[in-house]
Parts: sequence; structure tokens; C-alpha cells
Amino acid sequence: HPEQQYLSLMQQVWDEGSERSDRTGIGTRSICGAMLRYDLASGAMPLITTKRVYWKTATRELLWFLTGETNIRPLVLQGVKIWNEWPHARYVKETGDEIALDEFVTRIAEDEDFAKRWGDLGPVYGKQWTNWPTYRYRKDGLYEKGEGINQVAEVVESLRTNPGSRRHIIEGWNVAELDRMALPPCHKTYQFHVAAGRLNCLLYQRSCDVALGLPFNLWSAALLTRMMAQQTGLEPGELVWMGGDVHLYLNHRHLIEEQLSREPRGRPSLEIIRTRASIFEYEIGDFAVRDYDPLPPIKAPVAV
Ligand code: UFP
Repeated sequence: HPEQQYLSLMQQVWDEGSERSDRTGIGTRSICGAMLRYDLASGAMPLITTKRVYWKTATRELLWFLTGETNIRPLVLQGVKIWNEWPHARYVKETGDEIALDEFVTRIAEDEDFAKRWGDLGPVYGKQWTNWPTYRYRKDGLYEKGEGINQVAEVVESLRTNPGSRRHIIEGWNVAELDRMALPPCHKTYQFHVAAGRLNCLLYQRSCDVALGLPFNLWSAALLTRMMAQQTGLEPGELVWMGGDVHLYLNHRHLIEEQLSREPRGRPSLEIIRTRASIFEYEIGDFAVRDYDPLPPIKAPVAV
């Protein structure tokens, strides 16, 4: 079963990873470098079945990236909670107001001005993907702001007009703006590759929480590949995932032991019910997952 690769990676990191202290203070076991390969032919998706993965949440997040939005409000209004901790922590730190997370999130939903002031994550994925800032140098040696670059639109265009190119890249790691981002991009580089009418995608993820992050990241990368394939008239090919710092948090032991005792079941697939005129126009209802009958979710705390 293709999911065995994921489970083997989890086992390997847990058995062989070096124990290290990390930014969050929790501690991890970590290895440097790993690769997973998933064939996306016939709609197959790397959707983990040994615990329930909330693919709709991940899908809403990807669609939010594609809108270029970096404020959490549109996610909050859809009940997506994954980015809430960061703006909340910043608010508490900068104002000294010890408001509870739930209450903060309610204010983001109800008060548009408050959301504008406190809901933004800085120039994260959405901004870099669709509006990478540029600068125009002038004769006097100074420079001014140029037009932003929509990398996603450019890659769709280059896949259509120049499929053999080795430059189909979407990059999130804008070195000059890292310090303004709530979290520097984890899934930082996507490279697309066309061969035999199929669209392959390689994702380089610099930092990977194998237990909680990776199931989400695999789904999203495969979904993006499927959308790109539909937009460019190509068949879905392979998803190649590469991890840099690949780790498990020490407080995820119960999750890891439970999940490694489970067997993958069934072959989930994705049907894109509707073709949209551009990659920026898909909606959550355009996606239907078939044959997904996962084992129950396993709760564990996210390291922030
Ligand atoms: N993380 C992921 N995938 C993501 C994401 C975060 O695995 O898409 F946004 C994990 C990796 C790491 C932490 O455990 O979140 C980010 O911390 P750092 O920036 O210190 O690598």
C-alpha cells in the first residue's frame, strides 16, 4: 500500500532520529533528508487512512493561499482554525491583553476592523505565490516598487506554452520578507515537470512535523498538482515529496505508537467535479473524495 512509505518514515524518524531541542521547547527526534513518491494516476491521492485527515480544512487553506489572502479572517469565517494561534500570540504580546484564544477568534469573525489590524500573518504563502514583490532600480541608484509577480499564473502559462521547461517553480522563501512572516514557509518550493503528457510535482519542505503536518502537506501538494493538471490539460503524474528537517515531537509518542499499530485501508481518490476557467476560481464544493474510510482521528497537541 502506498501509505506504507509514510508509516515507514514515521518509524524511521522515531527509531533513528537524533534527539534535539527545538524552537518550540518541546524537543524532537529528527533526521536530515527524506523522500516519498506517490503516483496520482486515476485520481489516487496520498490521503492518510491510518487516522482521519481533515482534507476539507487543508483544501480550504490551499484555496485561501490561491486568493492571495494572508489574513486569517476568511478561514475563521469557514471554521478553519489552523492559523489562529499566531495572530492571537502576537496580539497578547503587543497589547498585554490576556484575551483567550476563542474570544480573540470571535472578535476576528465579528469585527472587520479588528481583523484588519490583528488577523494578518504577514507576507506568507498567499502573498508570495500570487504577488511576489519586485523592485525597479532607477538611474539615480534608488529603487521603487514594481508590479508583483503571480508565480502560480506564470507556471500555469509556462506549463501550457513551454512544458519542457525546467523552470516551473513556485517559491515561498522570500528571504527579504521572512522576518515579517508569522511562520517562514515550510512547504517552500514546488517544481513541476511534464513528461509523457503527465504532470509531476516535486515539493521541497524544509521542516516537517511528520505526525501532524505531513498528512496535510501531502494532501495539499497533490491537490495543487491535480488543479494544475486540470488547468493545463495534462494527466496527473507523480508527487515527489522531499523533506529537510524531518521530525517527530517527543510529546506525540501516543499518536505514533497508535498509528504505527494500524494498517492502511482502501485507496482514496479525488474527483474534481467541475473545471474552472482559471486556477484561482475553484471552490470547496468542486472537490469530492471517494473511498475514504479512515481509522479514527488521533488527537495530539500542535507545537506552536
Ligand atoms: N509544519 C509542518 N508543515 C506545515 C507547517 C508547519 O510540518 O505546513 F506550516 C511544522 C514543522 C515544524 C513547525 O515542526 O511546524 C514549524 O517550525 P519551524 O519554523 O521552527 O521549522
